[in-house]
Order: sequence, then structure tokens, then C-alpha cells
Amino acid sequence: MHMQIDYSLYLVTDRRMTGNRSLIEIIEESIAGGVTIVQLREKHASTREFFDLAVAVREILKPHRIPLIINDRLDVALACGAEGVHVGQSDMQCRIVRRIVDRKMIVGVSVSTVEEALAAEADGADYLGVSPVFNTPTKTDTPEATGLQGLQKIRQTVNIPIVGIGGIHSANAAQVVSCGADGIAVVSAIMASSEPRGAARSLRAAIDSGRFAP
Ligand code: TZP
Ligand code: MG
Repeated sequence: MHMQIDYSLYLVTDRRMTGNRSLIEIIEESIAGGVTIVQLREKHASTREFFDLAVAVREILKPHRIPLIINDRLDVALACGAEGVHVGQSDMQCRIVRRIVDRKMIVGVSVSTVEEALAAEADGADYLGVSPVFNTPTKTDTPEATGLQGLQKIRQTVNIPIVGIGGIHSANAAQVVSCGADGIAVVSAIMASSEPRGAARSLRAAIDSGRFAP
């Protein structure tokens, strides 16, 4: 069995937002601010570039015992020794990934409906990314946003951890958590911030307040 995972503040990377800063520097700062899990998401990198970056990111996460999840590419995840892989509805099916990795890796699946959530749970997913909760300019080729109601429905249907993603920032993070999400996943709220450490801190504070909400 793998380690107990803290999904509270899940950073999903996007190098289009790093500007003149390095991805590594942003990840380090965000960890100092309280990120608990990191997904490396590379849509345009070559396989070798993706692998090299994954190895570098894994090196900086390791001493903090923060799990590295690789988006979509099971081969890259296996090659770099990542803790997990995250697949969408048009990527390799969860049950196939599970068959390959057995219980040696965390497998996450993006879902936007109750039906997809049930299927992913039955296929052996470790956690679900409820996606997108809100519309976001970061990713526009998405299904309709679930809203907080959709997220709540999924929460009431499955037993595995769920993380909300899409349009989440410090002003709405508490609501997402108070609807039963185990954590929030963000791209721009941290990646596009001029101060990733402070951004992560505010998100953590919002998550905490959502958990203690009546
Ligand atoms: N999957 C669903 S929405 C999304 C991804 C990768 C992007 C979320 O980006 P942001 O900037 O946190 O809204
Ligand atoms: Mg994908």
C-alpha cells in the first residue's frame, strides 16, 4: 500500500504561466506555502523533455514527502518513479492503468458526472478530480461545469477522495471544501501568481475555514 495521501491543496502545473520564473522555483515556493500534492501536466513536451522534467520535480518533492502525480502519461510516471498517474475520460482507461500498476501507484481520474464517478470508482481509482467545478480560461475543452451542486452529488455517490478542479481560487475554495471535497486542485491560482508561497498560504487558510464551516 502507498502512503496516506493528503489531497488538501493539489497543485497542477502549467508552464505557460511561469513567465520568466522556473517551474522548479514556483513549485518550491508553493510547497513552502502549503501545497500537499503536485501533478506535472505537460501537454506539449516531448517524451524525453517530460521525463527529464519529471525527474527534476521528483527530486525537489521527495525530501518533503510530497507525492508526484503525472498527467496522462503512464510510461513517464513509471519511468520516473512517480507516486501516481492522473487520467482523463479520453486517456487510458482507469481499469487498464490499474491492471498495469496494480496497487503500486495512485491512480486519479477526471470525472464530471455521477455516472463517470461511479465507473471510475468501480475501475479502481484512488481519487477523483471533479472537473471542472467552475468554468475556467485555463482549460476550455471541458464538459459543462458541475458547479457546487454537481460536486456535492458526486460526493454523496462515491466513497473515495474527491478533489475539485476548475476556476478555484482563495475566494471560493472554502465553499468547494464545505461541499465535501477532500481538497482543491488549482493551476492559475498558484502558477500565475507573482507570489506562489502567499497564494498557497491563502488557499490553505480558505481550505481550513471550509472544513470548519458549520
Ligand atoms: N482540468 C479541469 S479544469 C483544469 C484542468 C487541468 C484547469 C484548472 O485551471 P485553473 O486555473 O485552476 O482554473
Ligand atoms: Mg488527460
